[in-house]
This record gives sequence, C-alpha cells and structure tokens, in this order.
Amino acid sequence: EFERIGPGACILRGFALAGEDGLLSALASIEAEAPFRRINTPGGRPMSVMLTSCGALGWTSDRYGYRYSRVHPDTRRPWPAMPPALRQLACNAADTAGFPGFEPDACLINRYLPGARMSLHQDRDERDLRAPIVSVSLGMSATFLFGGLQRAERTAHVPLHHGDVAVWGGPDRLRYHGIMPLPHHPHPVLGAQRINLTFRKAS
Ligand code: MD3
Ligand code: FE
Repeated sequence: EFERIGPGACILRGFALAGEDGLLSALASIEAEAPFRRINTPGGRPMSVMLTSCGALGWTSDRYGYRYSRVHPDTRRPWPAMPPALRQLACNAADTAGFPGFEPDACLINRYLPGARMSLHQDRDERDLRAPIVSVSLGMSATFLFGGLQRAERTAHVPLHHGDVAVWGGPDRLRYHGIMPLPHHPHPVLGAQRINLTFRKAS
C-alpha cells in the first residue's frame, strides 16, 4: 500500500513485515555489539530517545555538537556493519518510492520508551541531500509530525505502525519533522518500546 504524503514523501504500509524475523535478529546482533545509549544535546540535556547505529557512519553528539563518526564514542570501535537484509529492505523501499540507486552508508537506530519524543528538527547533516532517507518503524505505534521547510509551519499528524516504511526525498528532504510523546500501548512482539531505523547516505 502506497500512501503519498508529499511530492517526495510516501509511506509503504507494512512493507517491512515480510522480513520481520530477519530484521529483528539483525537488530539483536547490532545491539549486542553497539548497545543503545542516551546522548546529550549539544546544550547538555539528555535526549529521551536512546540511539545506536550500524554501517560505516554512526550518529553521536558531544558538547561540540552533533556529528557523524566512524567509531562508537564509548568503545572507539567501528560501528557494526550494515546487515545485508537491512540494506536490501532500504534499497527496495527507495526503489519502490521512485529513488533508484540508493546507497546508504549509515543506519541510525532510535529506541523510544513510553513518554519519549523527538522534537521538531531537520536532517541536514548528510553531505548529499539529493539522496532520500528511508525510515522503518517497529514496535509501538507513534504519531509522526510532518512540517514544512520553516519550523513555524503547521504540521500534519501521521500515524506510524509496526512494519511501516517511509521514504523522504527531493522537495520533502528538508522538511521539519518529529515524533509526539509515545503513549504506553505495548506491542505484542516488541513490548513497551518503539524502534525506528533511518537509512541515510551521510557522506
Ligand atoms: C521527513 N527519526 O532519527 S523517522 C531521526 O521516528 C528522526 O525516530 C524519527 O527524525 C523517528 O532523525 C522520524 C522519519 C523521518 C526521517 C527523516 C526525514 C522523516 C523525515 C527527513 C525529512 C523529512
Ligand atoms: Fe529526523
């Protein structure tokens, strides 16, 4: 099911469900190698979302600001490789949404517990903004906020459920977006958490 929410943005409902088992086992091995951690905003406040990454580049922050890094900030080892099943899913989704030839080199993985949220922001730290971002939602449902190119523009509220995959590119690549505080509605498979994977071409 193909749901267009902008000229360059669409949601593929349930697109990740066919590969659910492979996805969850890939996630478990990434997490074992690079545990989820809470990062601080550059202002020093802990984010409510926990974060890990796989692929050549991962996302970290310190008092100097947010940035992509080739190594885990605690272990100083490279991030876990991007499992082929994950890369395949992301490229498949990008193709389906009209962005052929997607070559992600970073996959950021967010974990939300009940009450966690992500405030309105733009993703603009990737070097090539012509590449789309592919996002996979797992576990508890969330309300996604889809704004405009200015922070003050009104936001659309879009539900995201377990297995949904969204693709954002072209004219929608720099739109402000966020996640409303998560309600406590445990998911039958993942329990009281939501996991979101975003595949990016960061460099
Ligand atoms: C729309 N994550 O990690 S993914 C993030 O569900 C992030 O965890 C949210 O925003 C989450 O940066 C939302 C959906 C998403 C990602 C990138 C976008 C939507 C986007 C870029 C442009 C427009
Ligand atoms: Fe984002």
